[in-house]
Amino acid sequence: MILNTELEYKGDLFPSSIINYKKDVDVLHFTTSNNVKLQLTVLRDSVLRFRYSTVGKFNKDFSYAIDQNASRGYNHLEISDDAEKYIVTTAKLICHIYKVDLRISILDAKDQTVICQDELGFHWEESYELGGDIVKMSKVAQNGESYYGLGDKPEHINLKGRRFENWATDSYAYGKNTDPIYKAIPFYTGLHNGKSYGIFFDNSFRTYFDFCQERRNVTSFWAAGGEMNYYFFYGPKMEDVVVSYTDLTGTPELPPLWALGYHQCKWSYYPESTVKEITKKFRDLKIPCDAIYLDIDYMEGFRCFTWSKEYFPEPKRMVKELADDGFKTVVIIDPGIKIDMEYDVFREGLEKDYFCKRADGPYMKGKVWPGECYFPDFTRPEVREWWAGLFKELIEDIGVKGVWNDMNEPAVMDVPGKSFPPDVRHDYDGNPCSHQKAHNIYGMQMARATYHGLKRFNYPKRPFVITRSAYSGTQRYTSTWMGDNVATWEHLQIANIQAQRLALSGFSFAGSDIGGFAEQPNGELYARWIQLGVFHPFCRTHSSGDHGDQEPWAFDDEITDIVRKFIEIRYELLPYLYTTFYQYHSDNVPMLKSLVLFDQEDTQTHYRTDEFICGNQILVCPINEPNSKGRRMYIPKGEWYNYWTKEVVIGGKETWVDADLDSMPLFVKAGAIIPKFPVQQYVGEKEITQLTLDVYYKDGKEDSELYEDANDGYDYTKGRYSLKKFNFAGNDDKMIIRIHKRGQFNTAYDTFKINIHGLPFKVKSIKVDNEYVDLKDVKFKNNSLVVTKLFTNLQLKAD
Ligand code: MIG
Repeated sequence: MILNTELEYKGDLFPSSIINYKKDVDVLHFTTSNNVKLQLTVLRDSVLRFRYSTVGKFNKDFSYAIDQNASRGYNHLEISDDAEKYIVTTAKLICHIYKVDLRISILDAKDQTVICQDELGFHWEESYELGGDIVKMSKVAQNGESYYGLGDKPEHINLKGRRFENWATDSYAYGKNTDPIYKAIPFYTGLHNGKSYGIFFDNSFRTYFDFCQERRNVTSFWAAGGEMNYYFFYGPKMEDVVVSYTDLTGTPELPPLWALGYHQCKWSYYPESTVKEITKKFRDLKIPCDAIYLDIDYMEGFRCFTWSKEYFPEPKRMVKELADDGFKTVVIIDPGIKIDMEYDVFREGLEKDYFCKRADGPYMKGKVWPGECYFPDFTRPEVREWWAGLFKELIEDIGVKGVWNDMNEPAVMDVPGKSFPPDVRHDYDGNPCSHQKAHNIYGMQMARATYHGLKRFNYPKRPFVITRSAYSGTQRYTSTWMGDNVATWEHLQIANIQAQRLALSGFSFAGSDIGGFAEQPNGELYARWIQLGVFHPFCRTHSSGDHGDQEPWAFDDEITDIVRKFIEIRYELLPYLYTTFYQYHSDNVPMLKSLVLFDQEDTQTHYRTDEFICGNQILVCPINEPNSKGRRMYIPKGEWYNYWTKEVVIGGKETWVDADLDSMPLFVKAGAIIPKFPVQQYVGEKEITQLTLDVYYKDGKEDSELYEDANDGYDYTKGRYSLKKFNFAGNDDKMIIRIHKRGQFNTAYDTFKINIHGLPFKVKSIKVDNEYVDLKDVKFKNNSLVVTKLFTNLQLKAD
């Protein structure tokens, strides 16, 4: 037994003074007299990367988080030094590197204010048990600083005063403040003095973040292994910080439009007759629905890639019949492969040596639903390739349209830590390591392999994947949900915060189990949750079978009608949601915006949790309490139309909003142009013969967008899309809409139906592309009109 010898110094170690500096294009190398190295990379004018080594050399640079297409390049880079420090100046920021101790300060290049400053800065502790260092960073918390982000934490939106851990954990029936849960997304934003920056600590070991909890004026983060390796993003707008982080870690391709429809799930719908009853009921009751899920009971003894002969004797026929009725079938696939020599997936995995092993060679054996299992090492490229190939039959032959990856934290039953032990070995794409390093990215690599399988066998249609566990960057491959929540009012509030937080953390395509997974909601809670859920990018009801039925009709007729009404609103808003998804996909813009992200200058927004913006122009605030006739909420600055009454509210204040059970607080930004479809029972049910544009008049200007394409397939990547920018301008006797179009997609419809709300004058004349038109020719009535979709300039005047 080794006691405390010189092998391990107990306590924090610090860099000493810089003795060497070298510049290599955009990478600056600093070395201290005690052999600490800092590698500072200038990725963009507002993005810096800091990498530290304590042993004088770096391991191979490898990360699963970073998107290979991330932008790089700056407008300006200048390096100088004085007696105390090196000074790196870009177009956006100034970075000081102190010669005496390697500490860092980052300032705004324009006004020289301090944005982010090391307190102790980089330091470390040697860990004999872990092997390597516990790498640490501490920063000064600025006056009035607030913190946001970190993925799925079920915590107050503002993280200040709290400490968190990132270690993907199966968390059945977690509660408010449970930490950690399923995901590890080590990215946060800070906000002080009206300016925002972000930090992404790209380290897949167990990481920790402390936001002024341990010490009031200090924020710190550290990891149980690996490198101190973090990216710094400067705004000063928080939205730009999030956009930069999302650019670095990537966004998904566009999903098939049906994936933005409503999904129905349960653990489990079986046998086939039950599935059919459920889908038929949706059509009979005229409640739109696009996807039906099969949970673990569809398999033969929980063996992945098999079907229960008893419950689903002819899956291909069933999936086809469901598809004929507009339902896409999504099936669950877990990582655990049952130990069973009669089972071909197991045999093949064993023969090819694809399963994870313990340090000394035995397979990693763990109990999950199928009983004892081995687990593929998804961190090996050839294993991911094999896994992708396993989807051939499910997707290409049977016609399944989506796959749901669960239990991929990875979760293991009846063992301490509910996961793999730390000694399990992983390839980590050619950087062999233990589970301590691979744990947080295991689920991500599984979802990645699943995505590639679906993409291959569903081509030329788009894949749909949903995962429970995730690390930064997972959003490139899959959507996600928040795991096993509970049917309580508090959980409705948590779901709202988690969706906002995930969007702010680069992962927009997310939603909660509507109604709650564990326990059973009453009709009122379910209705209120649907109201929130239809404004989340991913919209699915899911529940555990032990707690009764949770379909839209499981309560009473009043509830069914309310649920239908809100799902219909979602289907009407599909072009708006799809455009919002496009903006996420192409411009890295989060699909949901917490009020602080929407208007950080208004300090009233810094602690608001319930209100959020869906897309850019719809303000949503769910009702979080039973027996409500409405609620108080904060309306952000600007002018907003009440969605129901069309009354205009001037924001910048808290106000009471009426919302009986069949309503909810919903507002549209003045000047917005909101595109709408007719209600369909599923995407593609109807040919869209006319697109509705709801115009919310404003005395002033506002821009809106409309993105359209074939709603599936990859033609959009070859220019066959249509992106319209609408510029709205209004004053008291005139209103103009201009359209700029990009892309070569031609929509099936020819006309827009334009409904103008809040127009303050009586229309006397209308010009389309500078020519007067007869009011009758555009069917002008009650401030509605029909015009060709090809117009570029529409003008309505009072004289
Ligand atoms: O141990 O597949 O979070 O959505 O229904 C439970 C059964 C395993 C957990 C998932 C849940 C799913 C359930 N799964």
